[in-house]
Amino acid sequence: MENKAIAKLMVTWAKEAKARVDAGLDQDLGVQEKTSSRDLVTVLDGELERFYRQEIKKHFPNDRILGEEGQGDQAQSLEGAVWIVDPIDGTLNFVKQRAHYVTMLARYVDGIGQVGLIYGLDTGQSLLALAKEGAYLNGQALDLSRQSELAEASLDQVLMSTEALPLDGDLELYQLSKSTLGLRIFGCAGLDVVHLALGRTGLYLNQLYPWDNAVALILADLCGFKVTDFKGQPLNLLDRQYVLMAYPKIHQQVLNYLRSRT
Ligand code: 2AM
Ligand code: CA
Ligand code: CA
Ligand code: CA
Repeated sequence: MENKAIAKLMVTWAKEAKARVDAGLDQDLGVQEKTSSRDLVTVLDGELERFYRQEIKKHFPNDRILGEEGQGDQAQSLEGAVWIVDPIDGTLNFVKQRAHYVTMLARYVDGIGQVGLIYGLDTGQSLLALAKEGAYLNGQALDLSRQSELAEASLDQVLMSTEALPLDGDLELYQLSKSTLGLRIFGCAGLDVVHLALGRTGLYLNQLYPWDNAVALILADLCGFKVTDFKGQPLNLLDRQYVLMAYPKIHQQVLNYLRSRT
């Protein structure tokens, strides 16, 4: 199946996911703690992942699935075709705010991201990434030539966003944020990436999981972001490591900063 057709399927499934979430909003969300009171899961996280699994297996019986809630095949490698699924990204936002949460789907073939979708479960906003073709906001092609303008910005001209980082820890990221226009913590890795792709922020840092980064890496390729760990080394999507994502100029400024602190 062509990537465009796969993208269409993804959007159809994400719309169904939103309908299910909307229908469940007034019901008991069945909130449970995973590792801590800040790390929650609801019945809908599992339900949506099972739904995606069913649809993926129906259309792509040979593909494997890696999902946050463990309803897939929990692929250990990226050989062949692998779907990486985050049914609800920003679960804590979902539970406490009923806003600022998305669903994310990505399909990789032999380690290379082909198609990725970030879909707002609250807003219905979609950001689709089609490798080698383009990125689409609500179906409209993003003007990626605009990116060269954004790429000129330096650290002190952009907002920085981050997730799940020890802000007062060894890496002194709070100090780093003082070299930027300001720090934003959205509580949703998918939204961090949307903001970066739309030029609303200029730097994004995290230390998260494959399903948090899978679509981001496809978008980064299209938008021209540099993505590495905090030492400037290439990422392994399956590892949990520090991730630094920005246009090359800012990326280099941040690397220089981090190197000067160690
Ligand atoms: P999640 O909602 O899918 O778990 C919140 O800071 C952001 O970090 C969200 O994108 C959240 O994804 C992600 N995250 C990943 N692991 C987390 C954890 N153990 N606790 C809280 N947020 C986590
Ligand atoms: Ca989670
Ligand atoms: Ca999740
Ligand atoms: Ca997530």
